[in-house]
Parts: sequence; structure tokens; C-alpha cells
Amino acid sequence: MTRKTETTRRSSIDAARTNAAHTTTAHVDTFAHDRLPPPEQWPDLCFDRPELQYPARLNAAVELLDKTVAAGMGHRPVIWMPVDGKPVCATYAQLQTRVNRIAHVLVEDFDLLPGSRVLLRGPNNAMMAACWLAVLKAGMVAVGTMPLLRAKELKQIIDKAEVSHALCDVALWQEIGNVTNPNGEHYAPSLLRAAYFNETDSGGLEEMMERKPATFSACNTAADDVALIAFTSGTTGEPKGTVHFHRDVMAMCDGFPRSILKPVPDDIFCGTPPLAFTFGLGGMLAFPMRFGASTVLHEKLNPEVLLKTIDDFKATVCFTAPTFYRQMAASVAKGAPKYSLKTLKKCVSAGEALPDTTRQLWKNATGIEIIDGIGATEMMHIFISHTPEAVRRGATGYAIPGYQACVIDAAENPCPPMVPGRLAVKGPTGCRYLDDPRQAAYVIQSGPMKGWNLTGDAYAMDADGYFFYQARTDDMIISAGYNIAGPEVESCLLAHDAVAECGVVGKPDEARGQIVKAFVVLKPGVAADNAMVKALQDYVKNAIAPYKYPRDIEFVASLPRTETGKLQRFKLRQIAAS
Ligand code: 3UK
Repeated sequence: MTRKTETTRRSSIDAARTNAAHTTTAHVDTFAHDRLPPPEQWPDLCFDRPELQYPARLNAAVELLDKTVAAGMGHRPVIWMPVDGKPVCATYAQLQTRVNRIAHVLVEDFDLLPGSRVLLRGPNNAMMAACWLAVLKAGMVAVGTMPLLRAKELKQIIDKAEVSHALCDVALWQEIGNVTNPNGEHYAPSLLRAAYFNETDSGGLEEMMERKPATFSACNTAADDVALIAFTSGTTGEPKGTVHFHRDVMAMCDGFPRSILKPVPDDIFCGTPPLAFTFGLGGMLAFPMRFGASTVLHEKLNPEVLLKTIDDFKATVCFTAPTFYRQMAASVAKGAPKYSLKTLKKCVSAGEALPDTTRQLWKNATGIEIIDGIGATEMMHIFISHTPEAVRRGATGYAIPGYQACVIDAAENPCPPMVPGRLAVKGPTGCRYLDDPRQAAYVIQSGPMKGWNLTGDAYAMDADGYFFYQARTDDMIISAGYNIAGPEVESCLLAHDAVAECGVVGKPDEARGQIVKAFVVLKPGVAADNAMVKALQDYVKNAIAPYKYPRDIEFVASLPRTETGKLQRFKLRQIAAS
């Protein structure tokens, strides 16, 4: 492993480039450079709403930051962080100065040009956010990476996205050290240079910033210049990079938050999703900034700390995954309240299906109706959701303004009401994989549905256009000819008093092909015995169609989850099969 300072090397190619090119407009309009899918494989895009009319030249960092300062709101808070346990805020003007200095470092010290890809790595904090904005402001491409990724996974991303430079929180330098070590197992040769932020020793990004001017003239990017590449948290195969433009960043802000969440400048956002995950990029940064509001960036949240954070920062909006709401509800319901949640008004859940039981638990604990929303990295953000007033039990919601959604059968014909099929969506954003043959599997390539995105989810739609989640299409359990959606059984089990968390998958079975197997985390103090197995089985048989009951139940201490809070069903399937 190399020392972190050794990762600073110069590239002859970079040195040969001139800064002059930076002052020209950015549009690097070669498909070869961006490695976008061929245009005929693109998703159909629609911008049929007034708020989705964007000019030909657009820089998302200018829209989110500079325009707010220019409108005289520079003194308003934008990022809150805990410092020695106390809330400390940075204003829009302070953030702008920081962003400008980082942009100068990128252009002058890194010799980067518009279109260059910059890897970003860090927990959710102010410097991580500033780096993201600086990369966009300078016309470069942000490649966010999840904090828990190891060198092997980072190398896949760096190789795929041809990343040459990295900005990394010093706390996470080690895995970058591994990919920049020429003798290491996971050496990624394209990565030439890394700078570290939140560095207290000399030589960090902050020291490079000190010498830079506080103003920076933004790169005049086109609305369809690449702003970021977001990698999917794929469970199998090579990770997929999804390419999003400056316009896509604005479209996500003018979609779900504008029409469903309706933030106001006094809102204080908080939550768990990492900025490297588009759920977090929107909820924890872009959405609050689009509406002149502020965000709490916290480096390490668990359900208890999130509750405390809401109290400490007087947060009004919360973004997290269903498992967090479940655990927070359990904590709130238990004994005397430790934290005040009285400022909290809106709670958003995404990443996986929100069981109705979780919705009710949270409502009982706080009085707040959760806003569920399905989004995808490919689609940038949420496209089906509902306002708190328009909730329909068991449904994710309806296609939000700007998006269309439908459920289709294997022949791509629309399914009748409440008949499950594949979810297809289109809107102002859509899937563009970075140089990946799997593009043709996500975006329908021919026929009347050409250009629609297939998210890989099975849904049923009622006559009013509400969408009811069934399962991931490849997660459906087929037992003795019956199609069984694991999430439905999970939702049922979660309603039982003894169950804290559960995951339901198909287990290979000679007689039935598959049987329903449940992995159950019991609440503290509940005995994991045969009587409990029987009780849970009977409970399911009484609540939903009896053939869906779990023939096999295994009690476990915890469930495998991704960094984004998703249950890792493939791991449960592996355990069930072995
Ligand atoms: C599943 C849901 C049921 C679904 C994401 C909000 O999760 C996000 O992106 P990913 O690429 O995964 C996408 C897949 O996750 N899913 C997400 N939300 C829900 N299933 N109900 C939900 N509410 O299978 C989807 O295809 O990791 C979520 C915003 C941005 C995102 N990137």
C-alpha cells in the first residue's frame, strides 16, 4: 500500500493540455468521448411541462448555487454539520467561495478540461458537496463512489469511467491508495492524481484552495453535456455507469420535489442516503439547493443518531430507506421519548418497497404519513410517488407530473387493472448506460413501446393509475405454479408483533420448484423456537392467500443490506440454496 502523498503524480498528457481550452464552451459533443449509447438506443424523453423547459446552455451548479447567491440569498444557510456536537452552518455565499476555489484547483493544479472525469469519494459532508458542485461548475464530470467500496470495486469504476483524477476525504484515502499503487492487486492505471480533503496535515485540498481566488467563471456547459456518471449498486456482473446531463440534474429537482415534496426555503433536510447515490444527491443536496433551503450532512447515521439529528438540527424533511423508518418507529414507540421530532413535517422513503405496516408504525409514532417513491439510478430519481394526502394503502403512488408509467405483459401489451406485469416508464430523464450492451435491456428497442425504460420491477396498476409494487421481476418466487412476490409475504410478517425485520426468497425444492423461505429477525426478548415458526406460519396463512405462507423459516440476527439500505435478496437466495 502506498502512502497517501505518493498518489500525487503528473500526467504528461495533462501537462500538455492548455488551460485555454477551458475558457471556450464545453460541449465535447463526440459520442466517442462520452461513450454514450448510439442515439437510436436512447430512451424517449418528454419535456411536456412548463417547468421542464430548459435553455440550450445550462450549468447545474450555476442554477443550484450561483443563482441563489445572485438573488440576494447568499446569507442563507445551505449546509449544516455537527461540530463538537453542535449545529454549525455554511451559507450559500460561503459554499460558493469554497466551490470556486476547488474549481480553480481542478483547472489550474490538475490541468483538467471540461469533460474530464473526477472521482469523488467521501461521507456526506460539506467538502464532499462542495467538490461535487465544483466539478460541475468547471464543466467536468462527477463520478461519485459509495463510501464502503473497496479497491476492487473502485478499480472497476475508475477503469470503466476512465477517471484520471480523484477528490477524496482523507478519512477514506486508503482504498484510493490501493488503486494508485502500481504494484497493488487493484492498480487502476488511468488514475493519475488524487487530492485529499478534510486534511489537517499540510498538502491537502484545503491548502491548495487557500491560494485560489474566491470567484470562478463557470464553464458554459450545454444542457446535454455530461454532468455525472452514477454507478448502479448492481448485485451481479460489472457495475453499470449511468450517464446524466446538467439538464437531468435540473429535471430531477423540477420533478419529485417540485410537484410532490414542495419544499420551502425554511426547510431543513436530513437523512441517510450517500451523495454518491442519486437518491442522496437529490434529497441531501440538489433538492434543498433548488429551493433555497438547507441540508444537514452527517457522516455517520444510524436510526438512533438520525432521530437525534432531527432534534438537534430541527429538521423538517427526512430522506431514508424503509428499514430506518421501521427501526426509528420502534425506538420512538418504546418508552419515554428521547428526542423531539416536532419540527419534522415530511418523510420520504425510497430504495425498496415500503411495507404498509412500516407506514402505519411511523404514522402511529409520529403522526406523519410517509411519502413513498420509487426511483432508479438509471432514471436519476423518483418517478412514481404520491403526496401525503393522496396515499393509497399498499401503493407506491402514481406517475409524478412529467413522467408516464404503465404495466405491460411479456408481449409488451398493457396489462388490465391489477394484473401484475413489467413496469415501463418515460419522462424527462431516462437510461443512458456508459458503453454497455445492457442498454438494450433497459430501454425498449423496437415496437410501439420503443424508448420506454424497463426498470426491472413487477407492478400492478389499478384503474386510477396507482401502482402497486410486487417484486423485482427476477425476484418473483414460483412455487408449485403459483407466482409469489416475496415483498408481500415480508409485509405480512412485519405486521406480526414479534418480527423486527424479514426477508423472503425462493428456496429450491424438488417437488414444488421453489418454496417460500423467510429469514426473520425477531424483536429483542422473543424466543426463536418451533412454536414461533408455527405462529408466524399461521399468521401469514390467515392474513393472505395460504399458498404464500413460508414453508421454511430461519431466525437470524440481522439481514444483509446494501449501503443504500436495500435487502440483498441474492445473498439470502444463496444461503437458502446451500
Ligand atoms: C427499487 C423500489 C419499491 C426498484 C433510487 C430513489 O433505489 C434507487 O435506485 P437504485 O438504482 O435501485 C432502483 C430499484 O430499487 N426501488 C427503489 N425505490 C423503491 N421498489 N418501492 C420503492 N419506493 O426495484 C428500483 O428499480 O439503487 C431511489 C431515488 C433515486 C434512486 N437512485
